[in-house]
Amino acid sequence: MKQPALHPLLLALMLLGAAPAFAHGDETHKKTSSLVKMEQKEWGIGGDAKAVKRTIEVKMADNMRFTPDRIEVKEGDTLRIRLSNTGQVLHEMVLGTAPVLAEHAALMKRFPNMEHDEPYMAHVPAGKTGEIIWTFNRPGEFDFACLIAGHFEAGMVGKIVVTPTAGAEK
Ligand SMILES: [Cu+2]
Repeated sequence: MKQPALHPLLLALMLLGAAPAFAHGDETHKKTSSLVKMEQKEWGIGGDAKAVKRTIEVKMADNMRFTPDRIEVKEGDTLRIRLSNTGQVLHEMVLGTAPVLAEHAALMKRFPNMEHDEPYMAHVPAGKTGEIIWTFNRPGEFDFACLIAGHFEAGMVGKIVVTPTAGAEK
C-alpha cells in the first residue's frame, strides 16, 4: 500500500504525542528483511543482505565528520554501509535528500530524545559498529547526515552519488 502523502516526519510527530510504544530504543534492533517495511523512498529502498554488491566502511568521529564523506554507487546496487563510531558519543547515519534531512534535523533539535528507526538509518554508540543495507534504485545526488542535535549543524553530512545505468531495475 502506498502512502506518499504521509510524510515519515509527520508520522513521527503524530506518534510522539500519542504512543510511548513508539520508543523502541531499548529493543535490540532486528533489522532482518522480514521485519522491516520496504518502502520506496526518493533515495532508494531497504536492501536485502543477500543482494549486497559492495560493502563500504564509513567512520564516524567526534570531529563531526564521516570518513569518507562521499560515496558513489551505480543505480540498482545494494550497498552495505558498515559504520564504525570511533568517537566518545553516539552518532548516527541517516540517508535522505538534503531537504528531508534538514527537516528531520530541525525536528531532532526540538525533540532531542526522539527515538526513530528506519532501514535507511543506523544509530551507533561510541566505540561500536552498525550497518545500513540499502538499494540505490533511483539515480541522483543524495545526502547522509548525523541528525543528533548539534552534529548536523556542525557539518556532519556527506554525499551519495547514484549514477544511472541503463536497464537497472526500477
Ligand atoms: Cu553525530
